[in-house]
Amino acid sequence: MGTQYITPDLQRWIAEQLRAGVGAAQLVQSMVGAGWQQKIALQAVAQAKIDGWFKKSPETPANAGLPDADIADGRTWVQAHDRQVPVIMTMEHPRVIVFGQLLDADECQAIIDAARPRMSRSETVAEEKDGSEVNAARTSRGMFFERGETDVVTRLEQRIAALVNWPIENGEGLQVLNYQPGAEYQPHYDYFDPSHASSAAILRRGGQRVGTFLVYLNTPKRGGATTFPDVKLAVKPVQGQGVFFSYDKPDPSTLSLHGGAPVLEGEKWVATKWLRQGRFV
Ligand code: PD2
Ligand code: ZN
Repeated sequence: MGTQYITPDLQRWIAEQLRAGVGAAQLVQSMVGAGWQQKIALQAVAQAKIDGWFKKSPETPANAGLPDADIADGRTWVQAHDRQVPVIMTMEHPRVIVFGQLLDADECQAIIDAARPRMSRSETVAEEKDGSEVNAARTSRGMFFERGETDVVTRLEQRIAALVNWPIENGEGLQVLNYQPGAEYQPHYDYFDPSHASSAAILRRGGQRVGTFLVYLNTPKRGGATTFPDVKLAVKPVQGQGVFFSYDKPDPSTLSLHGGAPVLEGEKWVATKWLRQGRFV
């Protein structure tokens, strides 16, 4: 094996992983897995810590306030914690990125198996009173995991955090939804409307939602796409793939209106990770 050098790109990547909550030991392990000599990996991670990885770097781009992937250089693969995942499609406005291979089939099945016994009719945030309510626009069944509740949930959370450079602590617990034929989620915004009575209490738990990451746990036979009606985009649900989108303010101008089209044949399982501005408690 020849001499390996710690390039500025690698330094930046390590800093991002650490900021996203990936542990130093785990980081060294995944670098070794990717072909780095252990001595070099240890040195690079130690140096990143000395450099003060917890502070925002001076070259942080203007949109650093939003989760996003480092794909401005046109790369087709992104490091997602312990694996590289392909970038399948991107859109600037609304900001949408479709990723492949976020989970393998066994990991999808493990999440479905853990969620299945805990599913109940999905609720949405109540508009005028505190709490949530059953809504005819949302005919799926759902449940929430605690953050880090199982090994696979933790892995998915680490991958998402690394992919879009957003701390694990800013993510809500993973939601799992199941749609039977005919079930849908009519178009809506995921941010909280600040004018709603219920929003004040919700916003105290970590601020606004600024991004959504949906990961498809199976492939329905027909239907079930995630749609973005403002830009006439439909993302097909394919097992292991995921769609990320962000919104910089709680406003329709973000074009982040989206829905789950009716499932026409087979069923649909999907996991949702909502990303808050701050630490979600
Ligand atoms: O299941 C979907 O495709 C979907 C669509 C819109 C999920 C959500 N929203 C959500 O969980 O917010
Ligand atoms: Zn949604």
